[in-house]
Amino acid sequence: MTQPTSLTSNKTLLAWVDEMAKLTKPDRIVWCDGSEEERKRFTEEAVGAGILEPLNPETRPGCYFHRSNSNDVARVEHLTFICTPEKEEAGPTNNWMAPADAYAKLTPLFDGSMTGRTMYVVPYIMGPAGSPMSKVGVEVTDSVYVALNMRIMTRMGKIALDQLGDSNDFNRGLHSTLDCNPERRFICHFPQDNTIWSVGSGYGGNVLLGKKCLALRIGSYLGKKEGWLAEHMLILGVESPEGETTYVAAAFPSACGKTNFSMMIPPKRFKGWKVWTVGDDIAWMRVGEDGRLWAINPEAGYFGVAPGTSMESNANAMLSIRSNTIFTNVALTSDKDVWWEGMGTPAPEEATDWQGRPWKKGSTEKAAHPNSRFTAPAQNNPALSKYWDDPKGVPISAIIFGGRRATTVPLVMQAFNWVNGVFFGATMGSETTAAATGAVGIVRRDPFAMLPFCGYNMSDYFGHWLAMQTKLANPPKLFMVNWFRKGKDGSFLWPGYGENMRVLKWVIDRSRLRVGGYETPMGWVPKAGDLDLSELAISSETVDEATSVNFTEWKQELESLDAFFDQMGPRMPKVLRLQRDLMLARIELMADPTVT
Ligand code: GTP
Ligand code: SPV
Ligand code: MN
Repeated sequence: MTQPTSLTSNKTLLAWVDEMAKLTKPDRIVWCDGSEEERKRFTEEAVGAGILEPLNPETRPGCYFHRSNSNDVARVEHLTFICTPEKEEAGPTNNWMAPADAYAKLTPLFDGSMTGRTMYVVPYIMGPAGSPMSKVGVEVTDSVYVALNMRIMTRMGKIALDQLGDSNDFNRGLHSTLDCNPERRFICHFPQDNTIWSVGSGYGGNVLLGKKCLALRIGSYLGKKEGWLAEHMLILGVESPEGETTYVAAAFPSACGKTNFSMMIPPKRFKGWKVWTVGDDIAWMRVGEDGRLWAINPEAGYFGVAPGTSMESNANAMLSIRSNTIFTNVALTSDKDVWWEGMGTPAPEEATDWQGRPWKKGSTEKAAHPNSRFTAPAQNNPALSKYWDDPKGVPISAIIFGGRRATTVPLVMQAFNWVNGVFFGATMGSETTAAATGAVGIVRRDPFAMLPFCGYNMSDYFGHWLAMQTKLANPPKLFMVNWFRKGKDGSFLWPGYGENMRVLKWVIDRSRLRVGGYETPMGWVPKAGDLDLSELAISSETVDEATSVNFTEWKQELESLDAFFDQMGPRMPKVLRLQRDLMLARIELMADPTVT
């Protein structure tokens, strides 16, 4: 059944593809080589089938538009499963199915699912080619949209087969779109088999299997086993006017600002400073021989949130999506350009909305879906770090945890030590966003921004983070930030975006032990004068409100963690509860200095 391919003679791979073809029964099998000729051919096929629509070649050369099924526009956490032999291995935060049950449930769905269709065999590398930190995956899919997106998001094709050689060490990914019926939609991970089966969806995070499924869920499992970290983190480099570059990683939950932060343009006040993007969503980090933590970005492109992206908020993203980009679920204008809310250009009088319906300026309905996305090659980014593809990665000096919190969490705070920082990460709260289906704006605990992405027991994941300290002679400093605190009128207190450079500067200076701080019961915050606020267009009262640490709010926050800790179960490291108790005791001490 398998069409002969000259691309590989890897027997394990050929046998597995055969097996998948026997199950799904495609009419044709196409092995992807990743060439430009192949991109053209796939694109023509997709355009012919109405899956992609070409955009205006003058304004958006090489760009295409795609509309997914309107019931299929975000990740589906309730349909995502970790399938380990023991339920306890998946832990208290994941949906679990026994591997045999999951295979038995999904096999009939895949049986003949590709009949009348083409099976694309998509070999890919997560990470720079030749890097000891990289991993190879092969995704077989019946979606040409997936093949074209994987081509942008990963090092795809011959390059991956060459890296794999005859090895059997590759992730086995199987994807079939079916009819996008949510009743028949499952995203199942089999960490012990290095296997992912995804069925019934055509949306990004559910089907671009290298991304959340391999690089985070399977990746985190491998990281625990092999002693490294797979994280939902951006990686950036900050270059000072003197030419000193400091690398920072930051974990913010989905749709909470990673892409923006990683491409940030410093404000005028920071003349001569430059932020370079290494990655915008995922970091794989290992301990180097020098005892520092070294990070690579396993991806090769950006699958970014479109709404809110403008020349003002993120010029580098806007410049990244001028060419060779696929847009999904945005609005389409009559001159075949794209538009979304917060794009910074006036709304068109008329457009076609994300569901393909006529849309008029002033409509109460959104033209673009709040989770509409662009897929753009990293090479398009003017701020791309020259080390983004370096097999060694970059050395990380600081790690930042941040959520979307209207109250309590100050603009920035530094942990006293590693355990304190792991506590910051573990107890992160954030309001839910449109990146996953379900209610938006509800505060939930999203430990390390990994709640939807940790491929094993979250308590063991905390333990893994704690244990990393013993391997790091030169650990990064750990911080917490919040760009989303609101004032009484409900508007954001901090202007965010490029102005976040002011916070980043403090973070870097703290990491390099050259700026002051003030000790609160929870961590270090900038002293008056430590944050550079000159030429900032907001009042000092507003800055005070954004940076303040309110003991009453924090007492509530810390007390509310009981429920979370109870949910984490008996495997949760005790030191995290002690950390919480210590903070509460310190608050009491500060509120009543007579307590002993
Ligand atoms: P995923 O790709 O889902 O993992 O998201 P992300 O973390 O990369 O989020 P992204 O940078 O795409 O930002 C999501 C939303 O947050 C967009 O609507 C942004 O406009 C908004 N946002 C980003 N940074 C800031 C900020 O500093 N302040 C405020 N108020 N909003 C921000
Ligand atoms: C996220 O939701 O965190 C994303 C988009 O980065 S997706 O690839 O759909 O998961
Ligand atoms: Mn993400």
